[in-house]
Amino acid sequence: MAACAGIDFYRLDETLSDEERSVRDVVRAFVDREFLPLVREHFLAGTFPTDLIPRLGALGLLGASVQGPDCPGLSHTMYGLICRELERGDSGLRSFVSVQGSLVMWPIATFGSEEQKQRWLPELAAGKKIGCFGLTEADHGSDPGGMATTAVPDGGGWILHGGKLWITNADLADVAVVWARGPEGVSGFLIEKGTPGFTTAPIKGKWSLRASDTGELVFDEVRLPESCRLPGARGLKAPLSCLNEARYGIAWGAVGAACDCYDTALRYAGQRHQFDRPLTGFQLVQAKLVTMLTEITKAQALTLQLGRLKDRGVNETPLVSLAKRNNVDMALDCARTARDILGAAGITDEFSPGRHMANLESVRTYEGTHDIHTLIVGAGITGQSAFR
Ligand code: TGC
Ligand code: FAD
Repeated sequence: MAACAGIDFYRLDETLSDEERSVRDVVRAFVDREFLPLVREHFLAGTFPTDLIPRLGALGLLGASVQGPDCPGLSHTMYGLICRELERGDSGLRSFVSVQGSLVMWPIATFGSEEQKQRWLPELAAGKKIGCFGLTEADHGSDPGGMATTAVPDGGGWILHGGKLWITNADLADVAVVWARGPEGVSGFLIEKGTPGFTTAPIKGKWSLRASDTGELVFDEVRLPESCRLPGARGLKAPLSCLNEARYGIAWGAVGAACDCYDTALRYAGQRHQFDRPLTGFQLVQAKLVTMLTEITKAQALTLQLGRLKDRGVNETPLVSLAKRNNVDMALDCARTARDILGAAGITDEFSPGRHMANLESVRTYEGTHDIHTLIVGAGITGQSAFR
């Protein structure tokens, strides 16, 4: 089936600037022409299309809204539009861009020394180097504050010991942004591939996000000079603030996956006949399509307003959490409904909804599970944290 055009029932795109529309169109064309022809093969093989990484850089899609040397320096709304168009292709593609931009370039730009920024940001923006972000551990997922990876001062430097699990780009990365507990709380470190004692291992057998690299980071007495520490990152607040950036992109991205599911279902239902008429003629099928479109439209309005607020400097955690929580669940519902409308055909890889459905299960869990975002918004509106 041909690629999905944009879904824009409420003409929200009319409120975009010419530059925003142009960014959207560039990414849309890239996904249609360069990514979609590859995704099926990579999803089946369980690989990320690494050849496209420099192309993502050349198009200005890596660290789009990060401010730093040789970074694209686009607005937050443009970054959102980029994520939306990429995830229409696959959550794995948007994941790559989220990690590289929001979880690697953003902390280097925000907490890094001038030397760290000059050393890493230009090459990361160009897609010549790849990064990963290690916060989650085997025994500390939703509660990263309990992390067991340690950073012990050693002469003028540090010794890191421990490990991180479920890390996107673990095996591909040239540099890992790693969070560890030191004598003064949580600190962030930049660890280069090849540093003695630092190894990675891929996680195999995933049902979900197959076109994305996920793996483990192991630190066995890794010695690092002070110049590898992010000097501006102090305490758990530092890694958690990176998450706000990535969750924002996910809230937009999920809308893209939902649009592709809706579009696929609408077109299939128009062509498929049962009882001598197209499926689109049945009231129950129309109701399913209307529900999908309604929820997509609400989620589009939510993300656009969130982007406008962020561009004005409003960056409140509960606002981001509400959007991530709502939009990912909305997209999962759309993927399941689309798969249902496709009948048996929906279970094959000839159509995208089954792939999106599997991917979105990961998206519902990572960057804070659905439940965690419920509790973040709950704490925001009641003033009472239900965590501890
Ligand atoms: P808590 O006491 O609430 O917070 C500690 C300090 O951090 C501040 N803070 C934040 N700051 C900025 N942004 C946020 N989102 C923040 N959340 C909290 C907070 O104000 C406090 O500051 P201060 O100055 O008082 O010290 O911490 P807690 O230990 O009670 O935990 C709270 C909780 C559960 C909300 C948090 O830990 C959490 O968000 N858990 C979910 C973990 C998570 O999202 N992990 C994601 C790992 S990365 C990932 O999944 C990448 S997927 C990549 C891809 O492929 O796209
Ligand atoms: P747990 O925290 O064990 O949660 C299990 C269940 O318990 C969930 O339903 C959860 O909602 C519920 N639960 C937990 N606490 C509470 C509570 N207080 N109240 C109510 N319910 C609760 N991490 C990184 O650091 N970097 C990455 O690049 C990265 N990439 C990832 C890629 C993929 C494909 C996946 C699947 C995960 C990735 N993660 C990454 C890890 C991800 O952030 C964690 O999986 C996530 O934070 C949840 O942690 P957990 O899996 O340990 O689940």
